[in-house]
Amino acid sequence: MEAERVQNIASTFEDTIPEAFIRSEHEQPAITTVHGVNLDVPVIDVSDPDEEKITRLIADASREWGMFQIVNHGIPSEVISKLQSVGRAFFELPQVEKELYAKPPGAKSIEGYGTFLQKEVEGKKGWVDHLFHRIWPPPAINYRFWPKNPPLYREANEEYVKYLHGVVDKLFKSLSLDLGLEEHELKEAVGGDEMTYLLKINYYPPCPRPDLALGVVAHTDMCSITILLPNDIQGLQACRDGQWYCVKYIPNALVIHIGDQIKILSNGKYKSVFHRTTVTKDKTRMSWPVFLEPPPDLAVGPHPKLVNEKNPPKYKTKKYGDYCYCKLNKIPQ
Ligand SMILES: O=C(O)CCC(=O)C(=O)O
Ligand SMILES: [Fe+2]
Repeated sequence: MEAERVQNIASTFEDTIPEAFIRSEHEQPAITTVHGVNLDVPVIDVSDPDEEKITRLIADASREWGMFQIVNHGIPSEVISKLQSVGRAFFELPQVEKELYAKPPGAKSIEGYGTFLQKEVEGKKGWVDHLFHRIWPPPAINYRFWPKNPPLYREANEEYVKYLHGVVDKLFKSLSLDLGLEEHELKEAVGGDEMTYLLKINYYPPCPRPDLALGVVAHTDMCSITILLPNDIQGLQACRDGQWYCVKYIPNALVIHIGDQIKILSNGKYKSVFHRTTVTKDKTRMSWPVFLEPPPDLAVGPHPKLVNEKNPPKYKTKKYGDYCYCKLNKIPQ
């Protein structure tokens, strides 16, 4: 059991990595990254009193990139560093303690501590362990997957969620208005108050061959929007015109990814961003994405107000749970 955690593998290999982590040549970061150039993803100051301007910047970035960073978002830096320090403390616990939170074998829910998320082409593995648990709304929370140790874990996560609502609402509002919808309509379409906030902590241990391995492999997020908080180690990359570029780390910024459900709802007006992560030789990278997810039984498709005879739907309408099942098992949608 223990041997399959990347954190343990990392502590037993010094110069090499197991074959299963060596990506094929069309994926190896040393070969496929455009070196020395950071991607110019928009950085948006969301504290600007000119709300129309913020709306336009958010919508433009979502159409053009499917990705942007926000600064001055109102989440105090103490709240952020507390969330990061309890998350890190969890991953630094002895292995047996972490295993208490392991995703039970065969469980339907994604929640819990684990490794290797999806079936990968060619059976390759990502250099990363994770912990998933829902943080909102209260009826969706299963505290069984919230670490009891460190003792401040719960408090730190609850505080972070409290501040996250403002960011979530601002994003949905801007994305709705720019499509000509009422400000609440996109959020409603992904479940409104029943939309869940699923937190993932990614833990990327140091890797003896960061030139050959990847952390999380190339993907778009399945959810509606992802609000991602990284630690200060560079590692996020996004794809632009078929090439991979680093996305610059900005202290205290939040990285926003437009996910598949917003692309679908907007009938393709907004893009979902294709991204992946790299690892480093001697530093532990961590990240805290929060995926804003529709309830599994909710059907999501192009918004009825955005389709007509001239603009026919480009995507199927289907239940979010079925969408995820197909995507994770590589079944066509
Ligand atoms: O670690 C990161 O910066 C991104 C992680 C990610 O894309 C994911 O977990 O979906
Ligand atoms: Fe992602």
